[in-house]
Amino acid sequence: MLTIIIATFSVALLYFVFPEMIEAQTAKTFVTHSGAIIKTTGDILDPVYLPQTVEFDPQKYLREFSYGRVSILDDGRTLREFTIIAEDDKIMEISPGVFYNTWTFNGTVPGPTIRATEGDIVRIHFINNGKRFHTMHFHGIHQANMDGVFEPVGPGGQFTYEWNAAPVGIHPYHCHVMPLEEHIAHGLYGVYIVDPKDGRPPADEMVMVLNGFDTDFDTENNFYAANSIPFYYQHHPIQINTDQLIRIYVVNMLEFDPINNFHLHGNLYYYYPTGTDTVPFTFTDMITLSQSERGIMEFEYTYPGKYLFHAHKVEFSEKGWVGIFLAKNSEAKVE
Ligand SMILES: [Cu+2]
Repeated sequence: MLTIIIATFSVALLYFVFPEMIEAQTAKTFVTHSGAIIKTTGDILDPVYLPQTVEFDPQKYLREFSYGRVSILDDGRTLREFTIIAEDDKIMEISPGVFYNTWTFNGTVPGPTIRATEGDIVRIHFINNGKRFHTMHFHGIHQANMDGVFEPVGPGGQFTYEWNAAPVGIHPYHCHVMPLEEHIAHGLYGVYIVDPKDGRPPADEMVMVLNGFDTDFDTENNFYAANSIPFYYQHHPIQINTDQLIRIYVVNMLEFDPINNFHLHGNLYYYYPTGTDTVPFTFTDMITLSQSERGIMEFEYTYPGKYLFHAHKVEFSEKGWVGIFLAKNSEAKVE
């Protein structure tokens, strides 16, 4: 009898002490940004485990650049053609047990990293396979009717964007249909890089999009990350070599929060805002970025070992925006 009383009391105490934990296991019903009613476990965060099936692979995304289908025109110029398909019905497991309806360009958040050289002609064959209107709005220099704002593309519709790649640097692209916050927060964004004609010095290059997800639709982010999956690069450190130039193209696409930042441990980096200048703006271990602010970071590690990188806004790093560089001696190169 006493055992039963103690057991009952213990369970009751568990509910009293950890009500959020128990509550968190139960899917709740929410009204989404667009008015749909869905069930999600919402704000569950587990820094120990990653989703069992990560459909989006941050390790692959990190160093993957899309140069398009290349052809040389009669006048000698390079034409780069890309096909980008928008969808808005995908469900992605962002963190264990947390499923979120991502809206995607070519199936992923962020979309593919589109890369061209200054002066190339970039042609985007955009197809909207979603249920809502979408567009592609690229930052950079182009004609007014290529801006992806006043020509919304309906479900099943298509549009061809075309321009001369400029200026040199790193630019975001994203959907520009209202409500804009909703279309961006759901994942319709990516990175567009314009290389200088003479290129940049050889480096181990990677892309990091700083983003987050509001999984309970209260216009506050529940999760933060570099490249979508919270804690991913903490569990899977990014392998780099000492004495090798590392170049990171970083873009802040976080909605709802006014700022984000990038702090590097055991080192400092040269920072080129928007990547438009060849002279670094600063040498630092910490930059702060507002929405769509971006730039290029360059650094080398001298000493091997594990180094954290994360938002210095601690709330963001504790909710997933944290990773590790594993620097190995160049003699024992990891490729
Ligand atoms: Cu959209």
